[in-house]
Amino acid sequence: LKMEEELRHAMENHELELRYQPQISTDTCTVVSMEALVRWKHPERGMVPPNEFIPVAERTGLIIELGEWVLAEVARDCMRWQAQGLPDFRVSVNISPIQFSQSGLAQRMADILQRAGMPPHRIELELTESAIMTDAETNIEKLRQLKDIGLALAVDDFGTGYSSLSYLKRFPIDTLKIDQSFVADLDSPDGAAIVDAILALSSTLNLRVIAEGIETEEQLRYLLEKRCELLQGYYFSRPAYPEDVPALLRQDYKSLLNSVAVAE
Ligand code: G
Ligand code: G
Ligand code: MN
Ligand code: NA
Repeated sequence: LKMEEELRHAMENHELELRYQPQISTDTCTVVSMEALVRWKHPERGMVPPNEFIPVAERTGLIIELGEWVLAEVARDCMRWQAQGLPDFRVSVNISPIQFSQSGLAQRMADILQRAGMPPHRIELELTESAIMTDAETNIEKLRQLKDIGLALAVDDFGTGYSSLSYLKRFPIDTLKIDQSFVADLDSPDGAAIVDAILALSSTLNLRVIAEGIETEEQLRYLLEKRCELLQGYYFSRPAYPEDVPALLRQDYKSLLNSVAVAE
C-alpha cells in the first residue's frame, strides 16, 4: 500500500492519536496551555512520526481532513476534561500552510467547534512564520477572520522565516513561539542574541512569547533570567497521553522554577 492509501485508511480506522505537551507560565508556575501533537499508531510499523506522514498528507490534500480531525478531537478531549471539573486551559493546534490557504477556513473551524460545544477562545492556532509572511497582505484579512470567530493566533517556528516587522505589527496575532533551534543554540552568543531580540520584540509589540524545545537547566535559567513568560520542552514534559493531562494540570512547578532561578 502506498502511504497515501494507508493514511486514508488510518483516519477511517482511528489509528491517529493526540499527545499534549504542557506550556508552563513563569508567572503562575503552572500549566496554562498545552500543544496538541498528532501521532499515527500504525498496526505493523508502530508509531510513524509526523515528520513522515504530515508531508504526505500535505501533498495529497489529506491534510485538510487530518487538520479538521485534530481540531474536533481536541474539542472532544477538552469537553471531557471540563466535565471532570478541570480548570480551563488553552490548547495550541498546529495548522499546515496548506490548510491555512484553504478558503472558508474560519467558518469550517467555527462549525467544528460549535458542534463540539467548545469555546473558540480556548484554542490557539499555530501558524508558521513562512505561511503567514507569504502573501502577507492577503493574510491580514485571513487572520482577521480567524480572530473574529474567537481563536487565538500564534506564530510557530518564529525566527526561521523572513518576517516583515511592519506586517508583524499589523497582523492580529497573540503569541510568538521562539523556534527550538534558537533555544538549542542558547549556549552560543548568536543563539542568545536571537532569543534576546525575539523577547524584546514581543515585549514591544505586546505579544505573548513562548520558548519551546527547552531540554536543559541552563536553557531554562537563561529564559527565566530574561523573563520569558511561557516555557515548553522535554525538560518539563514530553508530549503526554490525554489520560495524563489532568495530573499535569495539577502540577505545581514553583519549587522547580525557584531552584533553577536561584542556583549558582
Ligand atoms: O510532534 P513532533 O512531535 O514530532 O512534530 C513534528 C512536526 O509535525 C512539527 O513540525 C509539528 O508542528 C508537526 N505536527 C505535529 N502535530 C501536528 C498537527 O496536528 N498538524 C500539523 N499540521 N502539524 C503537526
Ligand atoms: O514545528 P513545531 O514547533 O510544531 O514542532 C514541535 C516539535 O517539537 C514536536 O515534534 C515536539 O514533539 C517537539 N519537541 C517538543 N519539545 C521538545 C524538546 O524539548 N526537544 C526537542 N528536541 N523536541 C521537542
Ligand atoms: Mn508547533
Ligand atoms: Na515551533
